[in-house]
Amino acid sequence: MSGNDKVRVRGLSVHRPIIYGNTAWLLTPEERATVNPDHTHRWTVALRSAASAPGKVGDADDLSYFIKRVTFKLHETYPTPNRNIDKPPFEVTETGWGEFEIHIRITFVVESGEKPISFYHHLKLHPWGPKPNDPASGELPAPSPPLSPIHSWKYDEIVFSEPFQVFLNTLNAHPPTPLPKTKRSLGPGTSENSFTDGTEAPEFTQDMEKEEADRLEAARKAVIAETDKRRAQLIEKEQELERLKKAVADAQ
Ligand code: SLL
Repeated sequence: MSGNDKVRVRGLSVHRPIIYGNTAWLLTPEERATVNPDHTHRWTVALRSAASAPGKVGDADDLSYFIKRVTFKLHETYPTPNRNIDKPPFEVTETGWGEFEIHIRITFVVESGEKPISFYHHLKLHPWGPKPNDPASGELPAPSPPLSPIHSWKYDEIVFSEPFQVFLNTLNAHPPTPLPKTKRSLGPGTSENSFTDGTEAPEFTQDMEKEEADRLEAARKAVIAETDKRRAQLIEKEQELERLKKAVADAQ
């Protein structure tokens, strides 16, 4: 490390797009018999690059150039609930019966000088939407349990502000795979894409980023318009107050 490497590069921030979440599959009766009769699902919780590798949810890039360790803290019903993963894939596969909060902690490579970051993911095992057998949902009961995997993923960006020069060099040497403009067909047959109903595994795209940017811009404009309106009302009320004060003074 030269003297310069320990210097933070002022006014610069670099981000890396990631996704985190889980995929879950129902166990077959045969699997349940061999694994544990109480367990209903097999699931994988993971932290991955946002851009997708062929047939996968995310995972196009190896993130170990900036991530040293990912710790997944599982529910205490699991043996050794703290699972430290020190090399890719940064994921844990387990079987179980219930949903719970998974605490995810990312430790960065030492040269980054960055503190670990922590967040939660709610492990999702059951299909989205109203429960088919819930009479309150007004829906007919589902004919059979879904065979498709359940997906629950979130997009996020890890931002390194004013990184050390040595770490910036590492980041620059590993540009992230850009997100595709629109969702591609991932093709059938992969373990994460074995949907039986014709739908496909989620994929994060530039269009989604743009939609989010458009939503933020619309919200920003609405806030400005509302502020202008309130300011005009305030001016009007202040003028009225002055008028009334003057009227009171004149009457005395
Ligand atoms: C629930 N609050 O009641 C949650 C806890 C815990 C799930 C869910 C462990 C399996 C095992 C497992 O699935 N835990 O230890 O055999 O829904």
